[in-house]
Amino acid sequence: MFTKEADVTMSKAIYWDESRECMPRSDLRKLQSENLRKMVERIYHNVPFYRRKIDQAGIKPQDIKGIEDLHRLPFTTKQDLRDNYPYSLFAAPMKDIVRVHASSGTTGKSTVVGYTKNDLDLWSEVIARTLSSAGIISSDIIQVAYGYGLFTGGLGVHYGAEKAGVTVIPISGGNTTRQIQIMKDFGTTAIACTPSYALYLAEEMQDQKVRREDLSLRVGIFGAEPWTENMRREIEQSLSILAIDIYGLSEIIGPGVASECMCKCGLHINEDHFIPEIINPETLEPLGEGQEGELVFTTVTKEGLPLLRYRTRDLTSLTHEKCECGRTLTRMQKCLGRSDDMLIIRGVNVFPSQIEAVLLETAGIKPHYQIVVDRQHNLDNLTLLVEVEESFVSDEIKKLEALKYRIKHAVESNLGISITLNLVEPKTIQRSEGKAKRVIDNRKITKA
Ligand code: DLL
Repeated sequence: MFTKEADVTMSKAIYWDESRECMPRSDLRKLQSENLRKMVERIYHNVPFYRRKIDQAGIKPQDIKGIEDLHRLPFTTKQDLRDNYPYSLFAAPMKDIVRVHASSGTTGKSTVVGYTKNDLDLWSEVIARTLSSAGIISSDIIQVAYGYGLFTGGLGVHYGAEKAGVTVIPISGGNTTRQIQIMKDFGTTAIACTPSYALYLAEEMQDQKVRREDLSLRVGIFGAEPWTENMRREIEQSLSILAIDIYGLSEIIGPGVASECMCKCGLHINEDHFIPEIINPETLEPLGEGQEGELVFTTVTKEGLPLLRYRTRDLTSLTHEKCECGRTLTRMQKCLGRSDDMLIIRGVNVFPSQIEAVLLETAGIKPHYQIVVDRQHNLDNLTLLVEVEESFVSDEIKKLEALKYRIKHAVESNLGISITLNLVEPKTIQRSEGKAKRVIDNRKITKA
């Protein structure tokens, strides 16, 4: 295990827990199987939803002998979390839940996740692995610029970094001028934020004529949204740092489900805790190594909210080959797409259906709208075009302004991000013969 005195050079792989990260795959399989059996047993007895699902699948917990039986188990979806809002999927009593986080649901209600003390330890553990594999050690100073709060980014990275002995600057998101000032004054060596915010920071630094030698920054841990190899090159060049990808989702634990090592050739999944599968999103059939499909996770050690075959909707592929860094943990390709319509705007998950639900509640609006997403100066902008009723068009400007304020306020408070709202005249949004084209995403985040 990594200690404060550890003498590490950037060229050498750093493990947080070598016995797990480099475990022979046959041993790993045994460990996963044993934990899977226990987990299925536990949820069958503690979560009525899972008892029902497992019964409906015509199996008994004892039928699950190991991970070779994983495919027999039922899936869990975001909708299941929503239907059991807020706590009904928790497998531990509330007295043992010490933290909750939440992220966007498909409409209105958010997805609530709960952690026991052991879950928080586990989370810190996987973040400590992430940081070590990116070469971040106890002599580093990390500026955590992910949002703190219900979003898992800030607090998740925070406690993991403390566990790894790294000095944490809990600055949270936003306030770019201050971020830069603190980075200079406090000698920040590592930053954790979304990749688009990293590019924005780089641009601001250039405008403010901050010299590279004024900074001690050498590595960034970027995630919470898709980003391409092109973006990586841009970040690495403009900030002169190593840019490492970190992946995660609240339902599974938050950031730290998987992350890159310094080889930057796929993200190592902490699969002693989260067993990955790739399925065909249409047929739900499991796919083989190297085949692209939807990523599914089963958590085998979590207590608060263990999930069985959770459909992430993220598209990727897996390789089980040992990495050059020595880790045996399965790697996933960078995630660049989803099998649903979720958008990620400045790191915040947004479903078009959430916007639609708000609009339908607001009088004076036709159900015709369009969402346009752009990235300007490396910041995402969501513009919402909404058609108003004929009667409003002929109304006085004051009334239209009031309507605009009402819609903007309602949408912004539901999504948790600011938007640009344009009210447009009836019949100006293009009609489609089939499925309405609700979203125009001009960011073009595709494989480099
Ligand atoms: O975004 C957790 C996180 C925080 C990850 C900070 C990394 C860093 P949610 O808000 O639940 O959790 O959103 C999860 O974000 O299903 C992906 O679609 C997307 N996502 C997260 N990390 C990446 C990444 C956090 N590195 C959803 N690359 C996931 C691509 C990512 N997409």
